[in-house]
Amino acid sequence: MTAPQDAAVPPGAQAAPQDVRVGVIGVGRMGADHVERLSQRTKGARVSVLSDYARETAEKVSATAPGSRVVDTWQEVVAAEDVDAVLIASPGQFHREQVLACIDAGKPVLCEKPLAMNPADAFDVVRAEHEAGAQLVSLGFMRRFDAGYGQLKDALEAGELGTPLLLNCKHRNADVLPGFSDTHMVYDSAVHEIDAISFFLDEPATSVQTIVPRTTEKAPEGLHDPLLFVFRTASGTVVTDELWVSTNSGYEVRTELVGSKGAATVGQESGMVTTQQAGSRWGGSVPVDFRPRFIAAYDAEVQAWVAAVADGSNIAPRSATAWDGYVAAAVCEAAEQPLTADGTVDVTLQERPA
Ligand code: ISE
Repeated sequence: MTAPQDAAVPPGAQAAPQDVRVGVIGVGRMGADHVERLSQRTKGARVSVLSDYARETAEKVSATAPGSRVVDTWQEVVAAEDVDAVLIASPGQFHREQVLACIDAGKPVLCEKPLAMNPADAFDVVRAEHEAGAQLVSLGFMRRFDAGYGQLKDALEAGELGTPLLLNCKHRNADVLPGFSDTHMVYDSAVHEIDAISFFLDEPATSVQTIVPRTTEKAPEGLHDPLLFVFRTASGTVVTDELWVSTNSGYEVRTELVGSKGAATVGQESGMVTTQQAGSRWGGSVPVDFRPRFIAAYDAEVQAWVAAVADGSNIAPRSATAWDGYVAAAVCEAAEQPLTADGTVDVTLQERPA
């Protein structure tokens, strides 16, 4: 009888001794998604320990990850002997402390965005990693691993589009979780486009103008939605970001780069288009939220991180780092400030540690 083919076995179902043992902090919507990914679709990794402030949720999610166990606190996840690397998917306000603990323990960490809810906290992480003398922190800006984003980045690097003149972004969510505020609009949502500036243009935004149009009646009370951000970089590229998070329809992320040699757009829906004679309708569907839309990007991001942890480099090529997280937080802070007389707010950055 021949042995079963490895390819037929889902990765998590047959843990190998050399697998990277991942501890997961926070297994709500995004964390549970990552546990599934690590257990079912990621090669060379398995979830060993996990925690959540809601123990019952942690138990339920653990039951889906063969060989994992639940602990009471995130500190126990970081300290656990059977955890080689940590994935953080808790709410943003806890990230600083949890990432600092991982650096202290010398464990590689993939932290969901944002790195922190203000630049001072984010810079603490940059400084701590620098003092530890080892690059340990990857930041979960998953769009960097999206196929369309990758193609656009490749085209820019190859000079096919010439000099980048404009980057036009649109970011739409069907709805948001309860408690979503204007601060979340910036640090949780627009932060993706803010990172896209660093990713595509290799330079951060140096100023921002946040424009508040009239608000949709579908927005939760107190939220200003939509918002329009206009960023500028040192070399003169202008970036627009139209953010609308309560469309009540679906999830859309579109990015258009206008360069001196041509324009390119990624993120246009390309699934099936149907003609429905009964309703006299023509069209397709949009994903309900970011999980189906970016499933391949999340898979690629986590797989690349696991491979980097396994080979000791800890941070995958093109991944966002602690510095990128700090830059994003500094730009977010500027985006949240009231407009100055000339309509813009400058971004202030600390010096990057050597
Ligand atoms: C959410 O946290 C995400 O990261 C999504 O990608 C983004 O579209 C959404 O606006 C955020 O709230």
